[in-house]
Amino acid sequence: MTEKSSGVRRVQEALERSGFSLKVVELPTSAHTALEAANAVGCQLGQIVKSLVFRGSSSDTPYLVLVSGPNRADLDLLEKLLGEPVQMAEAKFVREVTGFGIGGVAPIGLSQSILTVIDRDLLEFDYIWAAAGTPRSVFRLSPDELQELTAGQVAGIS
Ligand code: 5CA
Repeated sequence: MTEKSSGVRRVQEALERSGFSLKVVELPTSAHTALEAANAVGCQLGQIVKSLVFRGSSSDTPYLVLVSGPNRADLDLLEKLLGEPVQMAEAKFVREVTGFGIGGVAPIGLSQSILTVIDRDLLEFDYIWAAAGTPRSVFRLSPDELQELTAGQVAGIS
């Protein structure tokens, strides 16, 4: 419980520092998956930002890949973009590098700075929704705000 609320607090603080007027919304039900989150907020699946952590196979570098709900990140495209083969990170690594548990990984308020890639399909929408530190919390933002908050590189990755 304490751990969960500290994750949300880090996201809230990052939003406050950003100068954008973005607010964390607590959901009435848990939304571990993008589909659950889309149903909970009443948006299209494509508007959900999946925050996926990958690990560089040679360097162990963490990469945060922000993927539109229905898409799957293509490992070959990521390798070309990042300059090394990557694999999906295991749950323990995700928590170590982000400070969040799977299902609640937020694109901001991470416990360390992580190089970020943004799926260009997310740019099609006026607003998108991302996890805010726990499976029960999300926040709504524009694709421009996501780019600015994460300094993420937009790319076709699926
Ligand atoms: N709260 C929702 C919507 S914002 C959410 O966080 N969705 S998510 O897609 O960003 O996070 C779930 C993702 O975590 C899954 O798509 C899956 O790729 C990944 N995942 C689930 N279980 C594991 C696991 N055991 N190890 C590594 N990754 C996992």
